[in-house]
Amino acid sequence: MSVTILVDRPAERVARITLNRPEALNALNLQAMREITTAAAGLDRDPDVGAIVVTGSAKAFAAGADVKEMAPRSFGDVFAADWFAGWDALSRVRTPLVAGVAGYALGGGCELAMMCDVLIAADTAKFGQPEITLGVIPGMGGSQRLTRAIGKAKAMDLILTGRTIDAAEAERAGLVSRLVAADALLAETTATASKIASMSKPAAMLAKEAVNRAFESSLSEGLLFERRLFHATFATHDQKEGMAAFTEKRPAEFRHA
Ligand code: CO8
Repeated sequence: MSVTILVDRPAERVARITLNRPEALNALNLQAMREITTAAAGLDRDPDVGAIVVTGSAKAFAAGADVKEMAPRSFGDVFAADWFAGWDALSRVRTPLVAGVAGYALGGGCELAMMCDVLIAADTAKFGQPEITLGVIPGMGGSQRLTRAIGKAKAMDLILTGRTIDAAEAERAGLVSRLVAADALLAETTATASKIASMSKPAAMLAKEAVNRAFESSLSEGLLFERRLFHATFATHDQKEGMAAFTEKRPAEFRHA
């Protein structure tokens, strides 16, 4: 039974993980890390789930890692426990992840949003990596994912000053996939996840893997990887169905296989 999250199914083939620690603005403590990664891994194994939404509340997606939990720890504690390594499990989720961000997405909250594949932000969203104001640095991937997302100049600005940017600036910088009115966030996030989940699941998983490979390899290696995955789609039923449906001018009926 989860304490820090709610899990539901807002639409066909769509699962949703809602961060639920309102008393701490969804600060990510170790229990939240375990519950989020365990839930996501379970949903990833479910053939009836084609996309997973990760969202918070209207006030906060997540206001960071839990500062109160971290404050008393020593170097020995965080090093021995490899603090935050557990989040790597979320990066191993192969089902597309859609973040719906309203309010604060700071520190670990911004980093959690960046672990997702599509990031939809409400116009109330605020992003930042304020760790430096606490005498630490990002520890859940911020220095790497933010730099890749928005470039060195802007990532240095945010990480060295700890300043917060609003949703419009985040969108201009390329951190955000789409910007929507706050009252449309949940509907837009669910609709986007539904759209993704309606596609062939193997194709969506391969597409996610191919895009992510762009961060891990040279262009020539990435292009070869993409081409081989493209070839592999021809082993699926859904490739036959998708192309037949196009030719016959009818909607495709994917079997997700
Ligand atoms: N951790 C723990 N509790 C938090 C956090 C947090 N990150 N953020 C908010 N809370 C708590 C507050 O303490 C408060 O609790 P209480 O009512 O018991 O005092 C409650 O949530 C509500 O917060 P506020 O009263 O502060 O709400 P405001 O609307 O006044 O302010 C802010 C909202 C601006 C978001 C403010 O709460 C804030 O600045 N929060 C901290 C933001 C932050 O610094 N986040 C980064 C954390 S560090 C991190 O994420 C990665 C660290 C990596 C280190 C690597 C180590 C290995």
